[in-house]
Amino acid sequence: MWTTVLLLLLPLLSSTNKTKHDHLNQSEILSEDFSDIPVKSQKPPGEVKGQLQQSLLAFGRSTRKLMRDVMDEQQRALDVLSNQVSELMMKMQALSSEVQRSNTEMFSMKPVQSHGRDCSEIKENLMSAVPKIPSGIYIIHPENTDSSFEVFCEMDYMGGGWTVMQKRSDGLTDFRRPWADYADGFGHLAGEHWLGLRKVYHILNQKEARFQIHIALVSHDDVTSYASYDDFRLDNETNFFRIHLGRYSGSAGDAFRGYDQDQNQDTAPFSASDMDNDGCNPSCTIGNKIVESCSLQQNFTGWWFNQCGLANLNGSPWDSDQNQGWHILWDTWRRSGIPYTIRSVTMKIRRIATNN
Ligand SMILES: [Ca+2]
Repeated sequence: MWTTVLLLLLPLLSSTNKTKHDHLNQSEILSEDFSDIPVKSQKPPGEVKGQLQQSLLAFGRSTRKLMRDVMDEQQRALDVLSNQVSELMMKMQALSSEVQRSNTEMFSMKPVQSHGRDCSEIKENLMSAVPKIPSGIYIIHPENTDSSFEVFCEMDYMGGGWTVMQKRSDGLTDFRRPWADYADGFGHLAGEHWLGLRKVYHILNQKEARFQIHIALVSHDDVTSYASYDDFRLDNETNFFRIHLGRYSGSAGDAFRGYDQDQNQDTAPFSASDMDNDGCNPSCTIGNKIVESCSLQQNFTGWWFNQCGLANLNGSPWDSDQNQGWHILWDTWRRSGIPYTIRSVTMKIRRIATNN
């Protein structure tokens, strides 16, 4: 449309401005092309001028309208696009939470009715019958106890046969608990949980059985590490489930023992928010702070505290939104001198072969 208007206007413009016309070859050519249009040449100059003004006004109006239409059209397209993006984002969020949910529920099947004394024995028993033993919830019945109970068995990790005694991953389970909860256990076996000191004691305290403990750590930036002890025992409840650790191996450092005797948690009894068995008796100075109860200082969690020590795996997992609370502590695991921020941890135990 613009081209047509321009072509119509050019000869008229050229006739009213001869000087410019002489320097504009393009206009000249165009004017010559249209000079023989009979209608234009026959009109008187006043009428031509009026028509020209009208055409210019009309041209201006239509140009403005065209611009408006184009902008409106672009705005509509942008709105549609923006809606599509929001819709996609919502779908992505829904999908992501669905994936998280199914990851958690993958193991929430009914416990396998496979009785063994612990996950190591279940693995031994099933190995000949099942080509690949799945990880999941199994029922175990340790020796020297009347009760059976459910545990989560890791059958893939490092040869399998691991009974999980603690798991921290999403921070959704409250680990600020009294003694009774740490003794009985809490959380969900398929996700975060503390199996319970009584159950762990039953597993460990079987005839002719020795256990190792393996601690697997993942940092917030996905670095993995571990600490392993070739022997792991607990005293009975009367002795507050005092911990006994064997030889350390691993890549995360021996935070259970720390660097000096005050930090050493090996042989420490278990403490909880309402049960103070720690090494701060009546108090100790950590940093510049006077601490009477390590559990209260460390967000009401339960652990084998000394004064207080460099390990407490019952803290909260790293979360970018969460700047307070007590984080999972394994202080010997460091990068350039700075402790890693820990995103998840599991503590698991497995039978070790004995010569008996
Ligand atoms: Ca104390």
